[in-house]
Amino acid sequence: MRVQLPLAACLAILAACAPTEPDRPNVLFLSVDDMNDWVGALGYETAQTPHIDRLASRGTLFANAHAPSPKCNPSRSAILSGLRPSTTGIYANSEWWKPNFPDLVTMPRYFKDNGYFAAGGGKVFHHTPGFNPPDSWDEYFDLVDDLKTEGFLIDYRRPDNISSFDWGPLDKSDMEMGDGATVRWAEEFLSRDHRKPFFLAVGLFQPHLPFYAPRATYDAIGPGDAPVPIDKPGDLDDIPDLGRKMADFRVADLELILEHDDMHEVVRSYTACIRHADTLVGRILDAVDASRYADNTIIVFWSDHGYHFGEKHHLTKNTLWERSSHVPLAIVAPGLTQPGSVSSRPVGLLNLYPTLVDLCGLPPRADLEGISLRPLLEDPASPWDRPAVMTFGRGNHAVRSERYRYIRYANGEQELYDHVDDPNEWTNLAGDPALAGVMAKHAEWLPRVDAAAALRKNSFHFDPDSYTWKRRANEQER
Ligand SMILES: [Ca+2]
Ligand SMILES: [Ca+2]
Repeated sequence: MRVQLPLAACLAILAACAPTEPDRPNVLFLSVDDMNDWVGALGYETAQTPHIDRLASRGTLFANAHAPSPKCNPSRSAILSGLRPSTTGIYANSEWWKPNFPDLVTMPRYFKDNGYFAAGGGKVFHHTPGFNPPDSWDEYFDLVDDLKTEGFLIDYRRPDNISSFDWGPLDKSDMEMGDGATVRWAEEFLSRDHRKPFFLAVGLFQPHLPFYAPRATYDAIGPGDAPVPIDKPGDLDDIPDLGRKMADFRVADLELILEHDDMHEVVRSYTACIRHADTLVGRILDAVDASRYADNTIIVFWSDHGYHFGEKHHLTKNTLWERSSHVPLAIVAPGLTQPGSVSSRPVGLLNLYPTLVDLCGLPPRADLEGISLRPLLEDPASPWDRPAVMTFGRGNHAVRSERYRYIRYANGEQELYDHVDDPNEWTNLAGDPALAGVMAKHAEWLPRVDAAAALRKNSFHFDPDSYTWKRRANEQER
């Protein structure tokens, strides 16, 4: 006997039997550039960052998070490749990872290869032309950075320094600034009906140099309201030569600013840039909340490294001290993280790639050098024996545990700081024989490999249209 089922019943049975895509979460990978740990959630009140704070309050805030390297390209290349600078040899902004490692599978590429729609906008990889490989993305919105055309606000600066060390207010609104177009693109992306889960990387360029802030934001911070960090006299006296050399980078700019008594204005402008970036973070967060993806999107908020404003008589980044490596990091993983949780465990941003692979259920990658932060997302006080490790230049590393920072330079010279007594890292304890065991324990975590520097961009002919490159012959490589 043949039984005839109504069409609707047949369709229902077919739908039930059809293979279903695993219900993978979306990812919003949201970064800021050169942003210190100067956010309210980490106890710094001057900048006022209500949106970053509310983002952090939804999940786990990492209070002891560190960049893999204190500079844009080595930090971002490590985060997005899952490999340390000491493994790839990408130590500076000129070293071009793609032709050195054509087969390296970046974080967005791995998501793309595993059923995700990978989209990016703004500065995700370092933004020098050619550093952002098109094969990592299904869609990319290029940075619209109009700030460099603004001219020169500070008249004692060298005219050739435009777009570099300059600061002050611009007569623009938040959305008229350079990152506004990226934010608009991200809002539009989140309003779409996506068939696949997405990996969305949004890279804000603020608060990177030049420290131009919307006038309203700048005016809201009074002159002298933003405290200038302490440049303790004689702080470098107990620091080895290679550390002093790092501190000396751009010291002429620092001294010019001090000579004109302008550091308070530099810090005010940078702080206003943080507040401006926070407003943009708020817009993106609102767009997530208003979208159909509000309940199924993992959010990671991170900065690529910190920034000195005179500490250790240094300006900018490029050091192995806390100020250069300590960054805001927050992860919101629906169904996993507890709202309002804070972890004081030392974590490196190198762990973000394996963490997202784990949280999204992608095939595990044994070749990545970090590990998943899942135990700390489940329980922020979970046992965690692993320190954060950072590298600047070949053979120079810092190891940050919960209590100490241990630094070893390529020539073997060392520093040790105890953060319980000395959060400013003013007293180098490396010469204290009683702490030799502490240093030896930290030294066990130093990278085993110190790769030679990778080839630089000027070692290649690059064709931006076809995104191809050819090794230059008979030319100096670096
Ligand atoms: Ca940066
Ligand atoms: Ca000192």
